[in-house]
Amino acid sequence: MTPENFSSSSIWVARVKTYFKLMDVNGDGFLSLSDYEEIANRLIELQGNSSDPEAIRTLFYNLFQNMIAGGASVDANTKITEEEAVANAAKAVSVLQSAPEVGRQKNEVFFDIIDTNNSGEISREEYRKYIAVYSGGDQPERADQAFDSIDTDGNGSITREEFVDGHMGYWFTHPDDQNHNPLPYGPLVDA
Ligand SMILES: [Ca+2]
Ligand SMILES: [Ca+2]
Ligand SMILES: [Ca+2]
Repeated sequence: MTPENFSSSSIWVARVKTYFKLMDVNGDGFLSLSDYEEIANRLIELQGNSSDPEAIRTLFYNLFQNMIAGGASVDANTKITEEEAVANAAKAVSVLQSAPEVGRQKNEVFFDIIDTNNSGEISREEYRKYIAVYSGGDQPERADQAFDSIDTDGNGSITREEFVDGHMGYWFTHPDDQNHNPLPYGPLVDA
């Protein structure tokens, strides 16, 4: 699909806007490196001793640069509006489609971060803690809605495959080409 295929889907745009709102930690209406650094630091804290802080910081820096900021170099002054984020994300996912294994790998890294006890599955409690990292406080309802949308077999835990499929579906498809509507970040904002 072309970037226009994504950005002309109101549901897909609402997904990016939902993510944008979640990642705009300081609520200034822009995404910037400081928002990504703050989330990375909270995840590092959540992981405790088992974390690899540099790997997590690099992951978030790259996400900001490549998914949100259009791939050009970024610095502390880079500020991305919602409209720019939608356009840049549409380009990024359009390019990444030809290398789905890269997208899968990135989501696997997230799986490992969220599976804090390394059991090989994400529990409801682990997912609640993950969503709380973004919102800065517990939002159990939002977290449970997100959890249930990814736990497609409904057995109360999220496998690596369910997690990666849910996130790939969120970013790389829109509702016209799938039945399942994953909501990894909770309910969508109005587009
Ligand atoms: Ca911000
Ligand atoms: Ca676990
Ligand atoms: Ca499951």
